[in-house]
Amino acid sequence: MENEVDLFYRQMPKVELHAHLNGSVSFSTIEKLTARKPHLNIEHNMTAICSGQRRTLDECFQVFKVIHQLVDTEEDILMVAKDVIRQFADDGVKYLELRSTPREEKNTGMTRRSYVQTVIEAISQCGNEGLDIEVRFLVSVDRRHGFEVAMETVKLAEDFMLSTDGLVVGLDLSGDPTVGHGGDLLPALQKAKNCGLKLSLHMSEVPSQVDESELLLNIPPDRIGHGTFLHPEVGGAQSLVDKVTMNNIPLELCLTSNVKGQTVSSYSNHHFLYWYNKGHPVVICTDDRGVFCTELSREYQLVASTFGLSQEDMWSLSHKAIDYTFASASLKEQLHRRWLELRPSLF
Ligand code: 6MZ
Repeated sequence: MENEVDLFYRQMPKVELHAHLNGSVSFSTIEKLTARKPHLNIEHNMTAICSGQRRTLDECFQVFKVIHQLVDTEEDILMVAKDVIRQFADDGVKYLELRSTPREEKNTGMTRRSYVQTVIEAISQCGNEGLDIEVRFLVSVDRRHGFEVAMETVKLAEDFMLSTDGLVVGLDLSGDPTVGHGGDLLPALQKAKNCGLKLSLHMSEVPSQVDESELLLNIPPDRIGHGTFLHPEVGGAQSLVDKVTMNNIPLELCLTSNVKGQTVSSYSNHHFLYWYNKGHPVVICTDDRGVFCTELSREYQLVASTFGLSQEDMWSLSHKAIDYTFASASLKEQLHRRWLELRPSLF
């Protein structure tokens, strides 16, 4: 069993900016999916990395492939997306940017367009249920699929950005960092930026991506996912740190994911401290809350206990995260007012 999460972190209003849809599927939702597809013989240890366990990053990517087998129809996507949104709301998340890679499944007839359409439908159904959470969507480009698919995905993201009245706000570059080269996708990313999509790019998640990160930082992105090996102390480069700080690009940091995926050796060695001590914008996120068996409130508590930060420090991290969202100026203002209303009078 994981340790209990303090009520303070559970109740604190939070912003989640780095959550992959199919990595966020909880145990109870997996059970519903396996009941729909018993012939696949999928057990829970194939879809989640629980307490005390670690895997290589490569093994983590095998886990996503198993989940993708379970989630291969529009009906599945609708259920999964609604469950994930409800579970973030239950954990005190007031603003969520969900991201997912549109997938086509020849066997079931699901297309990349119907995939995105279904996620949008899930977001609007949750809105109609009156859940206390604002949700926006980032369309993900899986680096493994290459340039053609990336261009197609950007077009899809642009179409939905225009037709959904601001629900689709950006593009994410993700996928196995050891496969493909981000430099090959630059024209697609640039096109996305030019048409008004915000960019959140996974960057330097594994060592020896210095050249790729140099290229991606020239765009520059609006946020960075992980950025584990950017700084020189871990084999990155000062030039990368300079570009990140000069453009004041916020980093999305996911402690449990990095420790369980073994790109970071321990919580106390996490690069959170490097950037936090610099006073650089950072936002605490879950990455894949289902796969890594975590919650956003737990991640906040872990940061506080690992680095000796006070509840007030943690409140301030959660409050500042509003400024790093891709929300409209008016929604940001609304969220700031919400945080002030919900702020405890004494820490
Ligand atoms: C890079 C990751 C990731 O898109 O099917 N994904 N990409 N690094 C990570 N760190 C562990 N975690 C998840 O969600 C699953 C997909 O998200 C990306 C991978 O492309 C994975 O297949 P969706 O909703």
